[in-house]
Amino acid sequence: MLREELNDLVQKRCQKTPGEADERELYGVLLEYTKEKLKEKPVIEGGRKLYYISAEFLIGKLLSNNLINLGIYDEAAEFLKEYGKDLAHIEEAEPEPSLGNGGLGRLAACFLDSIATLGLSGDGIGLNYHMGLFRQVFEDRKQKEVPNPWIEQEGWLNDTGISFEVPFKDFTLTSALYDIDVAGYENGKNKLHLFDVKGVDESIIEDGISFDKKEVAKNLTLFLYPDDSDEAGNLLRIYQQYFMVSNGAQLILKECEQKGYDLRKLHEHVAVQINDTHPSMVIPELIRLLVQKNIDFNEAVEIVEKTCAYTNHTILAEALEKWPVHYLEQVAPQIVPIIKELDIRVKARYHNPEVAIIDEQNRVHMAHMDIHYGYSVNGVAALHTEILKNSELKPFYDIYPQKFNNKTNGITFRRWLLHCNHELTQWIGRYVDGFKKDADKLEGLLAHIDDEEALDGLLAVKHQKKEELSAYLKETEGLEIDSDSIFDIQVKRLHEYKRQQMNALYAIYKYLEIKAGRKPATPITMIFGAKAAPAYHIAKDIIHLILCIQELVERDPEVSPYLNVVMVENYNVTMAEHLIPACDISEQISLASKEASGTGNMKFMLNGAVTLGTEDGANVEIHELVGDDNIYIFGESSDQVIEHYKNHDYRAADYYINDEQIRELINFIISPEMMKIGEPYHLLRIHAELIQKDWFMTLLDLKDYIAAKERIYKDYEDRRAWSKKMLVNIAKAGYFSSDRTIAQYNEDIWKLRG
Ligand code: 26Q
Repeated sequence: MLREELNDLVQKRCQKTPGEADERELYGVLLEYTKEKLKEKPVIEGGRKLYYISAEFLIGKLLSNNLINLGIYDEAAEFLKEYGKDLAHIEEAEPEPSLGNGGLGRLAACFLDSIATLGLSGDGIGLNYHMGLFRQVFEDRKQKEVPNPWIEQEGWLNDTGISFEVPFKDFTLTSALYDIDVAGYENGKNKLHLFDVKGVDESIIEDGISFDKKEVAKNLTLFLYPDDSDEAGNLLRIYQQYFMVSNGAQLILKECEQKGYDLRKLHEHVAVQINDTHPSMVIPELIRLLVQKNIDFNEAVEIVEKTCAYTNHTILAEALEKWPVHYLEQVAPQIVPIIKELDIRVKARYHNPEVAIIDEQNRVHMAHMDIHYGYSVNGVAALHTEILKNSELKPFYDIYPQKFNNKTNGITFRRWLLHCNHELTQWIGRYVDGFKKDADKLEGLLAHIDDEEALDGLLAVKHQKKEELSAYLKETEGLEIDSDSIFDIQVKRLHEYKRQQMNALYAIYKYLEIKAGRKPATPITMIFGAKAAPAYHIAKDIIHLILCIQELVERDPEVSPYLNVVMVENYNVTMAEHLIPACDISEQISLASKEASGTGNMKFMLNGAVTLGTEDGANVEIHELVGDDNIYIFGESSDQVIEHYKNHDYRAADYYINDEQIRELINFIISPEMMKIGEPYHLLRIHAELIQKDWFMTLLDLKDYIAAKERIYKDYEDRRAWSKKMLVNIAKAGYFSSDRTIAQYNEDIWKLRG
């Protein structure tokens, strides 16, 4: 069937045989074919329906994953191979949508996959940013942002013809709804709804990613999170958020009305999950629309309270949204009286100003609104939820203990194992059955912990993936890395709390060690990948620092045979799919208490990397699962760190002054050799920052980090022992399947089926 259909389609579209068609043409054929198969899939129905509203859906390329979930990947690959074509090459033609920043957006994408795979009825609601986040390019060892257009004539978006009117203060915008089909693994399909503005105009983009922020009708869906360093940027973010939730709420009510549901019983038919505070305005918007449909205000509030649930992804103060009331008045004045009324009710009931929705400075705390007027509040890892309950959100936990629950994050194994690591999938398949549908089955690998042949096979898979990565980086970025070296990888958004700067200081340490004649037994390749927010200057300085070290090491023939430092350009989902399977050491070194969960840590573990990390986020749960021998933990605990913040007793300068080794490493940043390569302005700024501020306590854990890294490199040398650590990590990764996470959301929060 598949062969004939594909053959016919190649003939029809290209008037060629598959052997004659080029990669782009074959991509077009596979896209059309796969979309047709998706269309034939039944929509998942029955029970309550979930709407997962999120400003980000970092979905990655879709061809392979759709083929896998449709159950036709192998057949399609086989067919192409007969004509000398490689599916992996063909999918390179697919543009990657960059509809997300990082973890939160990728989590939303993994969740959609698992919701459909479990046969639950649940759609995503978001925005169709034409240029996504941005594409990162390096110029003069600095990050530059350029637009990332990803929408093509032919792609995964389906124009639904559905549109809504969204009223703003001075004008009304008409939306256009595009849908992407989300197929479950060997199951039916749900949808990702992406709203666009009808009049969006790409021609207003000027140099880089700048544009006239005031032209809202033209710019609303151009970029994800435009620069928020000025007022116009903040207002635009509010325009985007309101546009997203108003469309979402209108779609939800329309679907209910079409099904003949009584909107007074909305909560029996619908659950709305609010992904961080970005979609929080859905609460007043739903109330507004219900009142418009002649439902009494009090009743509308009660309905919404039983419908909406909130997930918190961060405890960083700057990421908890607080919008001045006058901003909301400028954008969507119709929801302001509703928010004020919700606030009045809270203040009447609770006299603690900490739990108010509107504070003394007239700012609306979006999370507070979610907690008072939603029925569930969850954190994303056990430690994170405990911190929410015991400190960050303690006053709320005291009021509503029953609302708080933990849902440790997960990842879809379809993308992060089956798709990105065919070799490992095959290797696992030799030892355990059923793991593709039930990730807990991976535990069966433990029975092979002393099986020499299995362990050698595992090392061989890792080596092959390292060779593939070397070839890929050479081809795509012109980078040379040695597949016989240790691959030590840190990839994630650039943020001081994630402490890429600490890893960079280690690179300096190792550079100086090698210069002093102390060479590593096996050469080391340190790989970084990270985008920095355009207005986050210190984060950009850290990128500059890493790129300068890269050049310093590369140019030094005494060092380069033993150490290689590379930063990949434009780290994204596709790059992650190449890096993660090849990784030996997974860097998860955030300041304890600051990383809500992390999900990269889970992807690396699943692919047989060993974690080097702090006791933070989901690292804590990884540690519990694999045990002390199969993870490298260092640094102060979250309790200790929280104490430092409370007592204001961390002073980076003390470490700099009192510790000669730390001083030497920090000062190297502004050494003549570094200043010759980089820009003194940026190097001096990051140097000063680390001594004078260091908000995320790099120097607190630096020495312990260096020691842990020396230990892990030493242990890497015992290949047999190391292969056992790899096996244990894979065997214990089942817990981090997003199928488990989603089953728990459904069980405790959504209750979509009976
Ligand atoms: C908010 C207001 C103003 C400007 C920006 C923002 C903003 C934008 C993006 C706030 C937060 C984000 C993204 C947060 C995020 O990705 N959090 C990550 O979520 C993952 C999934 O739960 C966790 O694993 C990570 O630990 C967490 O950092």
